[in-house]
Amino acid sequence: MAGKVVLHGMWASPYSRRVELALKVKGIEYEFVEEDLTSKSEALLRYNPVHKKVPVLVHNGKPIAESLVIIEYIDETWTEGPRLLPQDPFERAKVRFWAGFLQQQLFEAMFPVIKTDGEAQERAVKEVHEKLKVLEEGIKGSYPEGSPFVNGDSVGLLDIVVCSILGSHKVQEEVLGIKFLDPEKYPRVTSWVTALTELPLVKEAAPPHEKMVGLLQFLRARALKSAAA
Ligand SMILES: N[C@@H](CCC(=O)N[C@@H](CS)C(=O)NCC(=O)O)C(=O)O
Repeated sequence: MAGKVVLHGMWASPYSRRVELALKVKGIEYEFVEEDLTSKSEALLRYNPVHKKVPVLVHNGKPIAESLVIIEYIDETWTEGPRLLPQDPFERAKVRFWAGFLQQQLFEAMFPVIKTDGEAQERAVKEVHEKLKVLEEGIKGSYPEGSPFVNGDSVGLLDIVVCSILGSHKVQEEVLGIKFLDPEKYPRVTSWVTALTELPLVKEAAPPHEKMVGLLQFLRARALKSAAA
């Protein structure tokens, strides 16, 4: 399936990056439109009037919003090349379940760690560890042979989502001084994420480390300042 593919995104957005990675895994040519989220383009507001957020994929003029919806659209539209979701309905359900957990539970728990300090941050860190514990056990139960990636033969939706959430753990470690990916505590999750982040395709798709450090420092300083005001 050819056609014109345009992605409205923002270089550091984990949601936008996960769509980029999906396009790269599939080998789909696309044009990237960098959006300034402080001054959204008329096109972005027209394509995503409900949420007014990136990413939006525009395929032959048709807009699709919401990163997970976009990735499923990509997989169903470009059926040639590696599949991002398994064919078997039960396996597919497992992928959707854990992608939902990563997104709604783990990712949501990580924001307060960035925006707080002191006791509030300690509570937030504890919450992230609770979620990582659930993920470690869940992956062990759902994929007893290893991690989802180790079991499969190519990067899929669940790998893409975990990359977008834990792939920049070294940036978080540097800025926050907090280590979440501990191989002693979470051996499966750690080896899964490490194997993925070492793939050339994933490395190439990742934004520069220093630029990400600078952005996280800025976001943290801004959040702490507004909390203190
Ligand atoms: N649920 C959405 C979340 C997208 C999202 O939160 N995008 C952020 C950038 S990381 C955004 O566009 N924010 C602009 C705003 O909130 O005004 C998805 O999965 O695509």
